[in-house]
Amino acid sequence: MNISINAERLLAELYTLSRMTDCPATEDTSLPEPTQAVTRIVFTSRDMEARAWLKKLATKAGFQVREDAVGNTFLRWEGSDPSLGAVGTGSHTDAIPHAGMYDGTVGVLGGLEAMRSLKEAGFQPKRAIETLMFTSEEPTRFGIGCLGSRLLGGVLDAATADALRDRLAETEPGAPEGLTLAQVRQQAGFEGSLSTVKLPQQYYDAWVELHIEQGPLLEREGIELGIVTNIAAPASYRYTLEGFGGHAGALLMPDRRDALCAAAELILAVERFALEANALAKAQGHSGVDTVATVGTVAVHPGAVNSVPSHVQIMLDIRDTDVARRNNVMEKLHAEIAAIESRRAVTITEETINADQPSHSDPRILAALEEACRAEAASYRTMVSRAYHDSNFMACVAPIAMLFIPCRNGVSHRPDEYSTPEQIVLGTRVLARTLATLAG
Ligand code: HGY
Ligand code: MN
Ligand code: MN
Repeated sequence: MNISINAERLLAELYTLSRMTDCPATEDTSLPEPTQAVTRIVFTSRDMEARAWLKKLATKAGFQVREDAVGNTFLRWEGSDPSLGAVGTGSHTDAIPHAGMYDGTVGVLGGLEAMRSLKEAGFQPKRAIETLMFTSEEPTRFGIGCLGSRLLGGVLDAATADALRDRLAETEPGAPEGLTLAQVRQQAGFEGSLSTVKLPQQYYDAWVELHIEQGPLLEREGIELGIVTNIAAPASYRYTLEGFGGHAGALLMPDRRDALCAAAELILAVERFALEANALAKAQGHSGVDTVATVGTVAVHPGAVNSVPSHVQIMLDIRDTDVARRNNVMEKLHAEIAAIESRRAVTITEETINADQPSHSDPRILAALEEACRAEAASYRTMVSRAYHDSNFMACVAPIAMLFIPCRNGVSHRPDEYSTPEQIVLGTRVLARTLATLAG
């Protein structure tokens, strides 16, 4: 089947979507084609603008649109046999602050374009094909990633989700709590109980997500596409460190219990233990790069230059393709926390935000992706996804796989994130071919 992707339409839509951003217009003309810094936080006016625009595009293309109680948005092309499980694709359009314009959006607009191109080529799927736009893949607003897909996969219960607090409002630890997800989503027009979000097991017969690699491998090896065999397991924790603050001049050094100094020791311990895990894995013959750990946010109270910090909150993001190895790093961290507490007479409390399992792709879908790559004479390799994705949680209710396109210098979550038009179009064409195979 000869599938022609409407490249001009797809790229114009990516460009239009990138302008729905809360970043100042920072178009970086020093970079090739359109590269725009994007901030698009879930349920903000920019996110709502993007959602309305996407639904209009889908309706114009003749697809059905529905939204669930948390705003996951389904763009559906009915199949000739509606009783069969559908074939799903899609990703997210929300973006962390000062991010790039391709993370997630390539999967949503690529999915929509794949459906349109197949329809325009006269293809009629037996199984319905859906492009799904997930709510809140990024953890920015409610502190946990993949909020919409966790609910779809049944790994986050409705009450816990609805009680999540809006962290955008929080300027420092101990600040008045933000609104709950229940309040924010209802203000955005998403009513109904979250317990209706979970998908039945047979809802999707197959799921495949197109995404930029967010790493340098494909570009470094000069390979056009990545077929993802497994997705590293993410875990995130919030630490609150309580010391004893006071006047930066009058409080003498021996009398201090500085919460920020304690946090500094904890942050360096995170880095040390991740590096040790990699060294040990390498000595055991593994790649020695699969454990990664990051402390990406620090909130300091009272946050004044002439006041000794009394309490601090930090967030840890730790990932590994092997959960036991990730747990081993956490054990070492717990021992170090106890040592810091006694050494510095501070208290450190840990709150687990999420501790997920890695997911593995389904052989049938991997085979469909390989067949599509070969049909397009595209070079490809199998690989691990180090970023987490909504597909991690779709794996709880459907057989999954992912397809990666390269991104320049492996850069992502930055305004200079970039994939070429050719890479985006090829990924979309292989996705379209794969969807056609899976939808019969
Ligand atoms: O952080 C991640 O892996 C994803 O890009 N949200
Ligand atoms: Mn991301
Ligand atoms: Mn993403």
